Amino acid sequence: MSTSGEVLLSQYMAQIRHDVDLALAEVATYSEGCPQVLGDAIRHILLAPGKRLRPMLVLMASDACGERSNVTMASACAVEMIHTYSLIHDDLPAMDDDELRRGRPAVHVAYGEANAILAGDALLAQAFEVITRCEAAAELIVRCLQELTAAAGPCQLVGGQVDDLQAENRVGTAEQLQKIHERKTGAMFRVSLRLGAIAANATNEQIARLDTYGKHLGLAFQIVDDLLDEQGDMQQLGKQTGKDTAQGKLTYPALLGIQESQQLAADLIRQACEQLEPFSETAEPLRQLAYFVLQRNN
Ligand code: GRG
Repeated sequence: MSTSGEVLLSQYMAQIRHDVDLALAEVATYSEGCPQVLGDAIRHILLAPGKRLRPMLVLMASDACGERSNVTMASACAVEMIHTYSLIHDDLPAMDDDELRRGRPAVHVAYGEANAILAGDALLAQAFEVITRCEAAAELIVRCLQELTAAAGPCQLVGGQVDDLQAENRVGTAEQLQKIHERKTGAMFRVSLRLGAIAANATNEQIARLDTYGKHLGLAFQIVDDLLDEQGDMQQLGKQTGKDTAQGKLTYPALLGIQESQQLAADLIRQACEQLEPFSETAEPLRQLAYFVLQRNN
């Protein structure tokens, strides 16, 4: 990509971030009934500087398929809200016991454990509400809800998290690790792309290709996440590092070593990008995002 292309892409990504941040701020403005502490706890983490990768994937998938619709931004907000709920709960003492998230004290540190659990619960429920409030055909809304509930449910996000916790301090294989991450991390990546495509009235072939792109991207993202936990900088990451080894987690660097893990992540990114070949220039942001995921340092 030329330098001017890179500038255009970074402007495009900055615009997406800006639009998503505005939409999230609106979603997290509550009227009567929502206690102040709950709204504050939600905004503390939802509006903190996360990378917004999943909402970016939704918008980029719609763009790759030719159009954004009402459902695009609602889905972008919904996936970020579910992701954020999962981060709040993952940081709790009963799970990963992390004190720093997105450069801020974790929600349970700032607002107490009960409020953190409840802020997560509220975000999960509200994510679905955001989709139902879209001005769109009822069939489309139901389809999006089916996609999202399945990705966030017991066989995907939550199931992956349970298996991840159970794998602590146990010997595991690369196959077991892949199965965990396909659900814990990959499911939310895939559903982001699927929702973006569905919102754009994509063909089944386009949805399937973006889904496979998301599967490879999600796994590569997780491998890089494991590598950053070992080698990354806590300041840049905005969260604690070195925790995986301390907690006896099953990770890619522990199983395969650093070099092989890096190679695997690079191979996955190449395979992800192969899926984008039939798309035109409109999929260029997805190509670039894949390389960003590989090279990221936060
Ligand atoms: C509690 C149901 C439940 C699930 C938790 C999100 C998660 C599942 C665990 C977080 C721990 C972790 C390291 C997961 C793997 C990678 C991941 C999801 C990292 C966080 O996502 P980023 O880096 O975060 O996109 P930001 O803050 O940038 O949005």
